[in-house]
Amino acid sequence: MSTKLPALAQWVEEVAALTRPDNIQWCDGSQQEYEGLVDLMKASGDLKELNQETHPGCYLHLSDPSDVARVEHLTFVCTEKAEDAGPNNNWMDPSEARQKMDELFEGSMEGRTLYVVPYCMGPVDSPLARCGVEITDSPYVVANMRLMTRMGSAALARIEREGSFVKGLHCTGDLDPDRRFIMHFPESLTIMSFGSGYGGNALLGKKCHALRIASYQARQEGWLAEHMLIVGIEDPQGQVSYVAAAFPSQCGKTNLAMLIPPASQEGWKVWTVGDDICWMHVGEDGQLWAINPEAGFFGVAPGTGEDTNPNALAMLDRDAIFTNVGVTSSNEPWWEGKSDERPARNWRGADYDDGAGPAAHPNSRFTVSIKRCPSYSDQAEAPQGVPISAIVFGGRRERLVPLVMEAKDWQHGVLLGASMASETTAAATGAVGVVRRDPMAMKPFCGYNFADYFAHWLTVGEKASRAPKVFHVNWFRKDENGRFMWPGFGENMRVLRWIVGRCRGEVGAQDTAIGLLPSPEDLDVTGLDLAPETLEALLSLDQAGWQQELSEIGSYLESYGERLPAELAAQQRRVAEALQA
Ligand code: OXD
Ligand code: MN
Repeated sequence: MSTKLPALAQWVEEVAALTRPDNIQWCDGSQQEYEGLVDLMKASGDLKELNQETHPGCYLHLSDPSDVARVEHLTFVCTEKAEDAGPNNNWMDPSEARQKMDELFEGSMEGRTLYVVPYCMGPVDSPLARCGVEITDSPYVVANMRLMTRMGSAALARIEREGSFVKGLHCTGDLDPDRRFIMHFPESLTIMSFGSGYGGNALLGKKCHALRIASYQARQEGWLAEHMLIVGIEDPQGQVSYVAAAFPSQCGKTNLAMLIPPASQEGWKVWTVGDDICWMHVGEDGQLWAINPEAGFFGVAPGTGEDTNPNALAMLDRDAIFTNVGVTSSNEPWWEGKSDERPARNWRGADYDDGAGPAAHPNSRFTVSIKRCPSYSDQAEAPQGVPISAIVFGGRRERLVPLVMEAKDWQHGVLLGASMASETTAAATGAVGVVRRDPMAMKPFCGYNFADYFAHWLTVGEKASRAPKVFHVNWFRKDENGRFMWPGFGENMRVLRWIVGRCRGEVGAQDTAIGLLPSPEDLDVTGLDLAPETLEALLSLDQAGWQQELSEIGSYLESYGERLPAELAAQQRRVAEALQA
C-alpha cells in the first residue's frame, strides 16, 4: 500500500529521510494487521497476554514509570504570534520549535519500522469528520489508534479525495523526560511529538488533533471542538434528548457517558455517543449537532467497578488493551475499585505489596472500541450527528458550588464555562488536588488564546437560533467531615432528569444571582438516603462565598487583558452586582 496523493507521499518521504527507519509500513486498519502488531509486541515484551479464557483478545502494556500521563509543561502551541497561543498555552516560535524537533527526530527511527497511520476523526461518511495521518515508530500507538479512530484504507481514501489532512509525527525516542516535547503548529495543521508513548502525548488523533488542532480549525470554520462526553437520555415514553458535558480529566466523564439509571428511575435509559470529545456544528435548523470524533475509549481504569460503572466492566472482558494496571494470580487485569480480590502483581510488573502503593497506576487506562459498550447509541454513527439540547459544565469542587444550576441564557452559560474550576487529578503530571481554573475543561487542550475562544463561543450562540440550554453541575461537594454529600454515579440520573425537564419546560427552578437552581422539590430524591438538610445545602447559595468567587473570576478573566470579550466581562459584573443586591 502507498498513496496516490502527492502531498502525502512527499511528506512520508521527507520524514523517512529525516528519521531513517529500516522499514515503512502503510497501515490498512485490517484485523490481520492488528493481530500482526500484537504478535510483534508479544515477542518484544511490549504487550503481555492476559488470561485468554476470561479475557480473550486482552493484553497488558506497562509503560516506563516516567511516562504515565500527559505532560502539560512540555506541550506547546507554536503560532507565529505568541498572543495567538495565549496565556493558557506554552508557546514557542514555530521555526525554533521545528528546528528543535528536527534535531530530535534526526535518525530517531534507525533500526525501527515507520508506520503510516491514516485515520478519520468521526464517521468516515460524515461531513463533520476530519482526517489526519500519524507517522509513528510505535506499534503500541498503531494498535491503540486502530481501537480509538477509524483507521486505515477507508480513511486514506477520504484523505486522497479531499487532498487535505492533519500531519502528526510521533517518535517514542529514549523516553528521556528532558528530550520530550509535544508541539502543535495549528497554522500548518501539524503535530510533532517526541519522547513519550503515553496516550494523550502519543495517540495524536485524540488530544493533539481532535482538541488542540481541531479547536483552532473550528474557530476559523465556525464550529466547536470540545472536551465533552455526549449522551442520549431516553425517557419512559421513548423520547431521547442529547446532552454534551465537559468535565476535566478524571472527573467521571466515562462513568456519566455510560450511566445505568438506578431501579428508582424506572423507564429511563442513557445511550452512549462519546466519553471524551465532541465536535458541534450549527445546523440549518439553528440547533447544535454533535459527533464524537473518536471510535473508542481511552478510559481511566481505577474506580471502574460493578457499583460505579457496570457497563464499562462489561465491555472490558475482551479485545481491550490495558495500560499500567495490576494483575491477579489468574492473570486477569486488576485495579483499585474493581473487586475485593488481592492483586498478584502491580503496574511495574513487581509482586504486589500492600505497603508499596496502588497495584494500578492512578492514571492507568483501558483502550477498547466504543462498539463494545452495552449502551452504545444507535445514533453514534449518524453522519449529521445528534441534536444537542443541553450543554453541561462541571468540575471537582469540595465546597461552594451547588449540585446543579442553569445559566440564564447562552452568554451567562459562556461565563459558567469560562469560570469553571476543578481540583487537579493524576491525568497530568504535577500536583493533585489543587483548585485551578479550567474553562470548559479545555485548559490543557485549547489550541489558541482562551480570550478568542470565549469570543468564539459567544459568536456560536449568536448563530445558533436554537442553542442548547447551559448548566453547571458539581458531584463532588463534601461535608465538614470530608464525606461526599451527593451519592453520584447512577444517582446522577436524577440531576440529568432535571436538566432534561428544564430543556422541555417541564420542571421548576428558582432564579438566583448565580443562576437557576432547582428547589428541593424539583429533584426526584425518592428512595435516596439523603437528609433534607444535605439536599438543601447542595442546592443553596452561599452569598459571601460566591461574592469571593466572583471577585476571583473577575481577576482571572482580567488576566486575558484586552482580548477578553467585553460581553464576558459584563456577564461577570452582572452576577457580581446581583450578589451585592
Ligand atoms: C484523557 C484526558 O485521557 O483528559 O481523556 O487526560
Ligand atoms: Mn479527556
